[in-house]
Amino acid sequence: MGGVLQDGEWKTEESFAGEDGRYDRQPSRFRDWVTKDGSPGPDGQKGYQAEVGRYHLYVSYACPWAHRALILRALKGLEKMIPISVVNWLMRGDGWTFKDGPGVSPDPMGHEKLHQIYQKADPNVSGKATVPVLWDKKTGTIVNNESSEIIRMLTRAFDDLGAKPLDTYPEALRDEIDEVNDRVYSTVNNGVYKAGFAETQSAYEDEVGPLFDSLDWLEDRLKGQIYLVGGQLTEADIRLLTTLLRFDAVYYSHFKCNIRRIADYENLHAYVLRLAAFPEIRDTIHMDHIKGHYYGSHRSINPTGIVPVGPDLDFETAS
Ligand SMILES: N[C@@H](CCC(=O)N[C@@H](CS)C(=O)NCC(=O)O)C(=O)O
Repeated sequence: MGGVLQDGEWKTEESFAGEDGRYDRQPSRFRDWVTKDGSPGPDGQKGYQAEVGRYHLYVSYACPWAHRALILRALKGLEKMIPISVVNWLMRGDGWTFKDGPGVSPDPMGHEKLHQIYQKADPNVSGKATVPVLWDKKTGTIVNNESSEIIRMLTRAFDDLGAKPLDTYPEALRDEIDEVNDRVYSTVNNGVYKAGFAETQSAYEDEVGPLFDSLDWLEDRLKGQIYLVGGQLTEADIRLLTTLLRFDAVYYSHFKCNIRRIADYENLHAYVLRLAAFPEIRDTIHMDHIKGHYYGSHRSINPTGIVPVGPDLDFETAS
């Protein structure tokens, strides 16, 4: 169960798939850009100036898209500059909430539900109330709710304010990063969701094949190579990693992506262990929220809401 905003009104929804039995992810609604000096974003988007303490990031520890933003924030050392709120892992009829629980941190504006923050930004808003959300305290609105764009902002906009020097989208590697991202997004990041939320056999099978073709391709690409692109850590790695970290515990069983586990792939497995050992990354991994969210929230595919005890994972997790 989940919900959606329609012209500012919250409506609960039973199913995650469309009428054709296929899962169709809607484009994110807020697409403005934080830049060093408030100048427009790369495609002319409205610019907001990077300032210490001006922005607030709403995340779920369970969500692979929000996890991208959390990793960038940690790698760039932005914890003090951009505080966060963490929603409860359970997403039921009210959508994401700030209901108290281990690891949950409330909204400083006092809202109980994430969709209220969307309604505050735009009283007539339509669409899902998703995480991550980058909120601007100064103008009282959502700057951006698209993780792929939030990580691009975080990698450079705060550099003059003391962010750690790391460029995860370097000019010289952009074409190759874009190419890897495109395939990984449609067949892996979103592929697991399309398989898991499918409501017909053919919609499901159409996704599982390309997903494992891509995992095989990535396994091959990582032969003798530490990172996906250019021998250095880029956003392509971070975007892939957040899906891989959830794979064996959740997508393999809950989303029926069970041809192979990541642990069965020599190079991909070593890659996950290597990246998860970065202290900044390790501290962003919260397996309790991850498993609690998927198995507990999606009652159309797991009616009892029971969260499996296993598997044992060999990357360290924060609690
Ligand atoms: N394209 C978005 C997708 C974000 C997204 O779908 N987040 C999920 C959690 S994993 C969410 O908040 N879903 C809320 C819902 O389905 O109501 C992004 O990358 O930021």
